[in-house]
Amino acid sequence: MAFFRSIAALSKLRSRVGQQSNIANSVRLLQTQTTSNLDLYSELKELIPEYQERVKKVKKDYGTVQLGNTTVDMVIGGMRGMTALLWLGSSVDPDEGIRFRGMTIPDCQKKLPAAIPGGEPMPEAILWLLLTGKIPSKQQVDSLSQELRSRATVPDYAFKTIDALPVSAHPMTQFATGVMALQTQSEFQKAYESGISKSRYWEPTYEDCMNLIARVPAVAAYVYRRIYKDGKIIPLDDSLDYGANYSHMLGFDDPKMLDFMRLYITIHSDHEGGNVSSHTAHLVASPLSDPYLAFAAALNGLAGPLHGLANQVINVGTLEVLRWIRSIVAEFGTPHISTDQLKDYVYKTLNSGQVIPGYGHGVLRKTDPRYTCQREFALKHLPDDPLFLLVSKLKEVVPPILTELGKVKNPWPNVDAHSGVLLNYFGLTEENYFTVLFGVSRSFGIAPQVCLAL
Ligand code: AMX
Repeated sequence: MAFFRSIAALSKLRSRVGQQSNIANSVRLLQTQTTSNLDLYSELKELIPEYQERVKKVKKDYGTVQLGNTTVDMVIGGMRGMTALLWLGSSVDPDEGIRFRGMTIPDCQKKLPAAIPGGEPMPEAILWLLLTGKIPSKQQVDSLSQELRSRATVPDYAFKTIDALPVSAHPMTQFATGVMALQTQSEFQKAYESGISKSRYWEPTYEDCMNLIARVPAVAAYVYRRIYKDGKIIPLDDSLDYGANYSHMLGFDDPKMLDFMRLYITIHSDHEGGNVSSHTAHLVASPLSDPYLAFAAALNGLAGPLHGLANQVINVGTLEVLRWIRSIVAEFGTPHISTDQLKDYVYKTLNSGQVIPGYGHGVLRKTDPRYTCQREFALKHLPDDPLFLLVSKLKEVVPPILTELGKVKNPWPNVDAHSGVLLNYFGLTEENYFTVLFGVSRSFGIAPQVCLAL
């Protein structure tokens, strides 16, 4: 798995490599300012030409500056630790985790508009932030919600393409197939064939990104209903925002689940460029493959057992975490077990040569803030859920044991230690589907790369 660093992530290195941070600051769009245009397109039409000029200037002024040394370990480790990519949307700091355009998750929870008072940030708001570096108003977010709904119609042949697969095909296979069927609607492809000038590539690319983001929840929900709910499809609700609509189309209308879905999409939207799905999209888009092709490729990377999917390999994410937690309950016949019993189970897992799922990270060296915000959500909405209590107990028990091993660089919980238990609480119990949720979220993080990196 690639774990290289991006120039966008360099601001943290200011004291060590002053010139590098100057580069990062030069290429960034202005961060976290408020913004005035009501629609996202108008906002970008102002920002992108300025950004394109700025990148040209950075190349001119800093083109020969070295960004670090490459070691054999880095090469064999999948570019781990290398600064190798310009990544605008987010950066991952080893100590504090993800920042979206410089904003931490608590910043986003505080400053980005929510659908309900005191609720979680809306995915539409993180999309605006990722693309522009600016904080949208509620009015702008509502207008974007409306725009995404108006773009959400999925052509019937996309569903028929999915139907051509056996219902037993993995949800990610069905999802990626549906996305490839959507590609026939690419505006970029049409514009390129008609000879659009290079400086305007971003415009049809933006159209594709918006259409893609608007349509993937319906495709993803279709896959879920087809596999697990006898094909009984729930149409989009024109009164709901993006995250709520996805949850609704899946069949979950509990207001808490709607808000959890908003949070889930927001925190999974991007995680710098070194992870396989983000990097794949960036790479595939670089020869001007359109956003559908880039996103479908990203989904295929996400479907790898060491990234988003995990059905055979033990070194895994969300899916395996929930299975492992269920295996603890099955072992003792109850989730209400003592600390000593839990310690014994953790040792048993380690002694059988397995890792503790949901703990550790390739880049992070502290508790993942995506874990923390989900824990806070659980404390607020389901404090007495037995599996949540078990997850909380694991947080006390696992880190000292992993530290004791002496080799684990990060003994703290990652995002995957929590999401499965929350989804399970709301009734979304089919673990094989979880990677599709992740995939829908990742469509957001890809947008700034393909629109702004041209
Ligand atoms: N349990 C047991 N051992 C662990 C461990 C864990 N949770 N995390 C790391 N280790 C071990 C490694 O297997 C390795 O052992 P080895 O030297 O015998 O091969 C050693 O500690 C050093 O590993 P590391 O440098 O700390 O981690 P890494 O960068 O090689 O791997 C990760 C990172 C996430 C794959 C690893 O921590 C892991 O397997 N965690 C459990 C699975 C998991 O939660 N995956 C989801 C990650 C989040 C995400 O990206 N979605």
